[in-house]
Amino acid sequence: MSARYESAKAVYASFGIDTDKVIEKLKNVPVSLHCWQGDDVIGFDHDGPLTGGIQTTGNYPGKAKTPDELFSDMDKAMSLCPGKKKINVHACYAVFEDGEFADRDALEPKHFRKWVEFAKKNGAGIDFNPTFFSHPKVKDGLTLSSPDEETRRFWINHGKACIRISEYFAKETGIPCVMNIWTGDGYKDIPADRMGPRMRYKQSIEEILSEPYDKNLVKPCVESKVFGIGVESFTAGSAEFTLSFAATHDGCLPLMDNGHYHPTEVVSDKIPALLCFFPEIALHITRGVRWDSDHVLLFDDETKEMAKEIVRNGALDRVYMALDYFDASINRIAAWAVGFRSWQKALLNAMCTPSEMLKKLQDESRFTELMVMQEECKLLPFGDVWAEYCERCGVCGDKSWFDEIVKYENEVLSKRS
Ligand code: RNT
Ligand code: ZN
Repeated sequence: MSARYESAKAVYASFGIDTDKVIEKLKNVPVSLHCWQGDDVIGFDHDGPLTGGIQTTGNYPGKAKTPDELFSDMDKAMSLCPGKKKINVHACYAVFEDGEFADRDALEPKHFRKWVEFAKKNGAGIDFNPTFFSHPKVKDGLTLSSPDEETRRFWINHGKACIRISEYFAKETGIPCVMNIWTGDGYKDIPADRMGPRMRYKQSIEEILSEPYDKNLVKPCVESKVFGIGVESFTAGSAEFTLSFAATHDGCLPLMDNGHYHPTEVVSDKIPALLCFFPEIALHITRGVRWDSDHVLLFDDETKEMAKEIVRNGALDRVYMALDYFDASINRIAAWAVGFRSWQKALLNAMCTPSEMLKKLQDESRFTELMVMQEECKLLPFGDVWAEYCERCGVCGDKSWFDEIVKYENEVLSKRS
């Protein structure tokens, strides 16, 4: 144990925080790492571009083009991150073996055997996402809300297949699988009917969820959005739509992506609001810059605030946390690691905050003192606790983890065509 940690530990103890306990606790809190940062949200089941109102920009060399490259890159990223991981997989990342192929509506657990192998090797659970984008069956930008019966049917069948695959993941890993439904369904310009698409969307999700599954193993959620590129005027899965859907469908969770709200809205404030009503909720953690740009997550104020709301409300076991961003303009493994480490820092920082003391000041209306104490907390020796946490997780706590990135880039990424 370093002298710096010893001294930091004493400072925190004077605020009533046991940093050893905090470190042991955080080690076991799972956070889902998204496979799609590794290849700019492309996957292995199609050659076409990324569509659906989301976009990656940049063409930093060395992106993963095969399952083995992606597994290797993810392994590298995870080796640089402290804490417990879950693996977040999209349906378009099916791994077809021996030349076989199945369209999205015909996907089977066996097409994800490699992911199970990968997760088990890492002692991790798996979260899953049907992929309702980047596919020729997206008709006029619509999937589950399409007025075309055949289109809807195809995507409903995709959703049902994904429920079966999610259950397979949960059974194989012994860890529940969070299955998130997000579509980019919407209109570029002012629609003449806003309710019709939403009624169809509602019915389609209901049909997907009518697929039998064990509610303890599969946790379906619905993700809202405010707008996407090319679908600026109307989004079928708006905030009110998805929240109401989750509230009225037993076992379905609301998923908030903090890039999916108007820029002055904050998800940190929405977390406690939803926790008053839902036993469990899910998050996509990202960093929007002016819009849902999905920049790499940083240890910034709103990130810290979101973590605080989860931790100080004792909700670490009620909130499924997943990262969701994609930057193609920088080293993708570093992007993964910076984001994952940032969320770990945010959780650790929240757990090192004397929340009981601060709540008491609020409840006793001692607002001057509350402000003073909140400012004092910002300068506690957090960096020393972070270094110790990393050390105990067997990963590098200082900037030298970047040396590993440089090495991997030289030895592996730069050799890719
Ligand atoms: C898009 C949503 C969605 C996707 C992933 C790839 O705006 O955030 O969650 O990012 O499904
Ligand atoms: Zn998201």
